[in-house]
Amino acid sequence: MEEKNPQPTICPYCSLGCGFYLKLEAGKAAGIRYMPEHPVNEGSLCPKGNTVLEVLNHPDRLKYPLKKTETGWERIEWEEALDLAAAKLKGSLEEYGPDSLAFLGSAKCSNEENYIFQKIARLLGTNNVDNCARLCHASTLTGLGKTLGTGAMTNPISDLACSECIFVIGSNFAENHPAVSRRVLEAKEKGAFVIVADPRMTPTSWLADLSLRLVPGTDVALLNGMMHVIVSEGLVDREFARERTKGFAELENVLQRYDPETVSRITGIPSAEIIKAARAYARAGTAAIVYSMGITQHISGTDNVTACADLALICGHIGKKGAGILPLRGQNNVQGACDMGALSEFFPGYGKVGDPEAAGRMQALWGAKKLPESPGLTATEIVGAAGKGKIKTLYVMGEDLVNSHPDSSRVKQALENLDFLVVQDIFMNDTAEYADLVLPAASFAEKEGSFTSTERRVQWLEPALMPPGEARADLEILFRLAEKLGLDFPYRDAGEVLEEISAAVPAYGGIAKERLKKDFGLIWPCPDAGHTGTPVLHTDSFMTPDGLARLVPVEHRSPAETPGPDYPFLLTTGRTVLHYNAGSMSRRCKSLLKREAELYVEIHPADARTMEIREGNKLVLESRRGSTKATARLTERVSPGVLFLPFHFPGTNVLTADALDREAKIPEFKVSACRIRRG
Ligand SMILES: Nc1nc2c(c(=O)[nH]1)N[C@H]1C(S)=C(S)[C@@H](COP(=O)(O)OP(=O)(O)OC[C@H]3O[C@@H](n4cnc5c(=O)[nH]c(N)nc54)[C@H](O)[C@@H]3O)O[C@H]1N2
Ligand SMILES: Nc1nc2c(c(=O)[nH]1)N[C@H]1C(S)=C(S)[C@@H](COP(=O)(O)OP(=O)(O)OC[C@H]3O[C@@H](n4cnc5c(=O)[nH]c(N)nc54)[C@H](O)[C@@H]3O)O[C@H]1N2
Ligand code: SF4
Ligand SMILES: [Mo]
Repeated sequence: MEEKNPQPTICPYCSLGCGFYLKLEAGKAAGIRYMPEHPVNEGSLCPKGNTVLEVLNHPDRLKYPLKKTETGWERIEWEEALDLAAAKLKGSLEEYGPDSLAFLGSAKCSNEENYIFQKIARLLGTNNVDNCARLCHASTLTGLGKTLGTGAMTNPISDLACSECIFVIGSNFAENHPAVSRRVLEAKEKGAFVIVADPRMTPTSWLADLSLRLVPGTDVALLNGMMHVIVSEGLVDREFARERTKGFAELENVLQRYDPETVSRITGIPSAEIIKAARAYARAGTAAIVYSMGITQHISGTDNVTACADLALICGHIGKKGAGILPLRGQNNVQGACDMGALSEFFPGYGKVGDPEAAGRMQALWGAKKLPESPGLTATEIVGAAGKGKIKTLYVMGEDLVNSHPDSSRVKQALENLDFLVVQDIFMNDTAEYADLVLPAASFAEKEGSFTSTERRVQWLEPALMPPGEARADLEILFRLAEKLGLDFPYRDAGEVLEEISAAVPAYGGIAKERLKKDFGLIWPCPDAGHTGTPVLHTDSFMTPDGLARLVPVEHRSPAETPGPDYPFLLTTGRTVLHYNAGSMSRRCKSLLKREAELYVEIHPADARTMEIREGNKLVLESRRGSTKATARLTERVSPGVLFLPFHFPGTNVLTADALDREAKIPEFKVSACRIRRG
């Protein structure tokens, strides 16, 4: 370990990849120093980044491997733990075949860790490997994949500062990607027009010049409506559409049906506002679309993303500074986990499983006899298959599926049904309670490796601390596991794994440890050692086989479950600035808990009045899946008939449904039906 004090590091929470320094005292993390020179956050940290020491130094950190016995958890040696994990994996494999195994990688782990993780799965003969992107931006991969040829943010965050119009749809970046607000404010100071389409009023809506409060799940209609106006008012960038895209005539045909009055009836947005938004976006010299979970987590997630791409393409707002499509990714390394092929349908670098050429390349690189040919099960399907007894052994590296997947009761039943569950985490999360074996992992500050932020910035992380107790870096655990499985892995450290990654993933071709250590990393594609990275994608051609983007028409569909007489409220779920995902880290920070301590539900004052509900009342929420308790918070942030629950506390996903987008297999976390009563 190199001794630096303070040690530069990267925030382990969201995908922005903010930098800061850890101040060390007697081998412990004792303080934070800001990093004003970092290009993304310029020194600032949000409440989660600011309290990360509480996570690092928490007494609950897992310190020893634990085996479940009839009397409870028993501390065991690493050797025994890894022998057990390897024996169970091999046992399942021999008895039931490779597809009885499943692996959930982690968007909280490094590129090297995810690369090795999926390599183990595939060398064992299964593509049943996935990560939490399935619950998050799977629809970005499918939607932008088919239109632009790749599902990544097209422009860096700093570009927003020079956009003349910023169209935000289904993103509450002011709470969830706070450093983005700085750039949007910069743009506003220069006169940019900001549009925010969100059914709720959020701190992001407060930045809007035009706030569109649409009915949840009606984004395709809104986007088609805006495109209808753009086409009928002659605002299309004809030259761009002709020279760089295909499919305009088919798109135009479908758009005819989405006149502003029709769209207004579907979305609840006045037609004048739809027209205003369309004109502002199309007429701007440079315009960017920023989106996130509000459009991806629907059964129409792929269609929503596709419609965003169509909108940008017909206006020519792509392939240049200040323009583009910015899907704000979620976890600190979810971009990287996907790039590394911790996905059931893609090899590292997005070669499609099932394409013999892609398989051949990996086979040659790995010296493998044969790789599995059919796409594996996605994270959401793995849970279903475990419930049916088809998956026997599940290995989970850093994911809390009990609280993050839809329909928690179904998830718990599936986990109970497994022959063997391994959980590798930094804390005993609720999923670990169902495990047979728990492996203690080192946290971000205790290991080295590369992490890829939402703007495709690959940064190198150096270890600052020793892990607690006998916890080990995920990569080290995987190396030892691979050895016990009889796999011949030659690597000594993360740097050597990155060398193989640069051979496997063309966009990482020029990425190497020594280069990443300088100047806050490199932005991929960086195809060779002399290349300095590519902040803006699609400047000359798209990443489709012929270089042309595809305009793909999509139609509005209603969400899978809508309110009715038995379940009259529309339940939507999401985030707050103070907590993080299923909460295994943020709920361990006393300073965050002091400010936000328990599950609450936002309800409109008019609904509360009808139901005689007061601020602070305990409520019982029921859906077709189950029931949960939450404290009432009366607010006009939600519309009448809509309830909002953050999913940072156990209970929210007891209510949500597992209806999936047919292409991306992402669950519809943003719409389900429920009812409430006083508890
Ligand atoms: N503080 C904090 N930051 C985080 C996280 C966290 O848990 N806490 N998690 C990280 C992760 S993993 C992710 S993926 C990102 C997610 O970041 P966001 O996508 O910003 O998070 P959400 O709150 O899930 O959803 C965003 C917005 O979508 C709106 N919305 C809901 N339904 C619809 C709809 O039908 N249409 C439209 N247009 N909008 C809708 C919601 O009201 C909400 O304001 O945040 C990352 N950053
Ligand atoms: N209702 C509802 N549900 C949702 C969503 C929603 O909007 N609404 N959003 C979905 C989205 S976008 C996402 S991304 C998922 C997130 O779902 P998860 O990925 O399950 O969420 P996290 O709580 O971030 O869990 C990460 C786990 O990794 C562990 N961890 C942290 N660092 C390390 C490390 O270095 N090594 C290892 N091995 N483990 C580590 C943490 O302790 C934690 O247990 O939730 C989804 N679920
Ligand atoms: S914005 Fe994201 S990366 Fe930056 S400090 Fe907050 S959680 Fe960490
Ligand atoms: Mo996410």
